[in-house]
Amino acid sequence: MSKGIAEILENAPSNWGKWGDDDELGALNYLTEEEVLRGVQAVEAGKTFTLGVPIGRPDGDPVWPGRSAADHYMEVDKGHFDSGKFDLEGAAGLEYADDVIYMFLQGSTQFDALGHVWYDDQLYNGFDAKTTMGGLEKCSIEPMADNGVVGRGVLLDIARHRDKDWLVKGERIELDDLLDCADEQGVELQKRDIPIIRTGWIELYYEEGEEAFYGDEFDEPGITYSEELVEWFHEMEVPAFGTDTIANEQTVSDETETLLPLHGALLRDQGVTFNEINRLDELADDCAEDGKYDFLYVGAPLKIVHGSGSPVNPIAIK
Ligand code: UVW
Repeated sequence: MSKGIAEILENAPSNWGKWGDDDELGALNYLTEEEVLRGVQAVEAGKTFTLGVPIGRPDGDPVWPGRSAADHYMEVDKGHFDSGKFDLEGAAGLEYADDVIYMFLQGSTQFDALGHVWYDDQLYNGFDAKTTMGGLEKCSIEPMADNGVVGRGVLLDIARHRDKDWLVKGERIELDDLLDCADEQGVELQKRDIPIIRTGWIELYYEEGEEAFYGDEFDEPGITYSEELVEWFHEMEVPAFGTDTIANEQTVSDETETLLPLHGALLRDQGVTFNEINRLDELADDCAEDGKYDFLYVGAPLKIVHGSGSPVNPIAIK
């Protein structure tokens, strides 16, 4: 029988207890004022890049299978006023539009709360998984939203490094690929950086459609569990990382043959923040043009009470 995730990760590095038994912020604790200033020092030209995907497109949005795309509808628009049935007392001709969106918190560019994924009935820092019942009492998105995610981001353009528009289904990225890519780009990866890994994968959805993106089996490319990779994240004190895929890692690990093992090894064990479903092409093109791959990364999750995640539109400033 194949191993369970708890057995696979038995000796994997952990940050539990590092910032106290009550800590719910995890590796974002690494992002001290000094780290924010290190991010600010990466700003040279004042160029800004927003990394969020569009939300609520009539054609649909890319989401993890089983989740639905955002449902956006108008509660009030010009039609309400023209019908004469909607009277805004005292407005004297002033009219307005109101709308509602129903969406998965993980259904767009997002941050996962540390309580979003667990194994062995325990969340990050040992909190009981039962604390997620009826809303996350522990490790919700709130501590992350109160703190913000600000530091030095570094783009690792793996798609370009492999001379591809996008990686193919299930294509694996190893630690050496990340390091070689940084070398080729001429950027130094420093402790407490926020790596942003470009696979090109999300552009497949927008350019070739759902069939090409999901196919018979949903199988994203990305990094996956290996002892070296999770040790590197631990030693480098990586606070957060982002990608342009739905789940930030190879869907079914060709190392462990299990689903999303890095959600266990990084998010749950090390408290690393996952920033998923980014659009990175514009930033990547600019980095390729000016040869500068570091920037100030700013991500502000919403303060969703007891939420397991939050939509976000991160900004990279070069
Ligand atoms: C799952 O939880 C399956 O994925 P994500 O981290 O993308 O929300």
